[in-house]
Amino acid sequence: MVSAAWKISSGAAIYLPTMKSIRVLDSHTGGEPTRLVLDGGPELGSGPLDERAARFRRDFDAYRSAIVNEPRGADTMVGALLVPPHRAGCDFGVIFFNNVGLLGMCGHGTMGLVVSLAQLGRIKPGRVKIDTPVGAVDAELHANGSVSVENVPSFRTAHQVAIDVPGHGIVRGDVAWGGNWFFLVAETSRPLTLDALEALTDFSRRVRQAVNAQGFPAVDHVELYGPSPGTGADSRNFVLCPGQAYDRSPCGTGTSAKLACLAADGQLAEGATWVQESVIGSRFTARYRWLDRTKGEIAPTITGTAQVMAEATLLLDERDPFCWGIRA
Ligand code: PYC
Repeated sequence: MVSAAWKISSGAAIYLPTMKSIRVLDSHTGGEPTRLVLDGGPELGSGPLDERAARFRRDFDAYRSAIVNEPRGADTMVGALLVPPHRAGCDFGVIFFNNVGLLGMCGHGTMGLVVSLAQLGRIKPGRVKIDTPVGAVDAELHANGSVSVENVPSFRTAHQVAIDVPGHGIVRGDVAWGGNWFFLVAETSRPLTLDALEALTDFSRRVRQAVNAQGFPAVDHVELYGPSPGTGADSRNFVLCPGQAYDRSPCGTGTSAKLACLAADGQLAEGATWVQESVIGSRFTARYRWLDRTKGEIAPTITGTAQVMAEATLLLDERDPFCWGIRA
């Protein structure tokens, strides 16, 4: 949407610049924000969502940056572009993106999307099917406001691979897909607490660089896990997202990847509940069903809560040197 006008201010006519406007609804899921783009985003046309995501990446990266990067956004912000679905039976389509690029799927973002659609009166409690670039997901808005997401098929592709991390030596971890690619490491040297954020971030960045260089270039999330310091959670994690920000939520796709590892190791039975806690203490509950035991493929379901917190119109003034965001 574009607006430009001569306006009368204090008796004088002043020219207000042409501005693009983008209507958004902001939510957070366990502390991790999602900015749902309702109108004014890039026009990606029709067709399969992975093709539209590629178009977004190729031709409209400035929109991504304008919406989620500073000064309008922050490194933690995940954008969710609402689009018409393509896969049969889907009610909505969504393309997730963040401060450095596009995401395959996003668990916390899907919960944010569902509560935002409810806030807009576009859905009621019940089931809704959502198309994403990496597959369709089934979400359910429960009467108590929580949201369950049956994620895309998740699986582990490498078990306890040894990675040489400069400054740290050999680090072992699993490579798994949960809608994004993860390297999962049992954290034993640093506490999974907010006062250790710098050390956790620095270590995870080095791990990611080493994992990428040593045979796994697609891994863009690092998930450190260990016991929860409190009661009632099976595990706490620290997830480094593709930029330098960490996930404030327990990470839906990361929890899916974790479940794929637990299932492959026989450490969590089909249908049993797993409580995953984030480094800030927010929680998801999760369970899985087998899709293919031979291939180690599971269908994880992640449940959590999200809150709508702002509705806004972003204004893009071409005269602003940072109109399209501060790019990393
Ligand atoms: O919840 O899947 C997730 C997620 C991915 C990146 C940030 N959150």
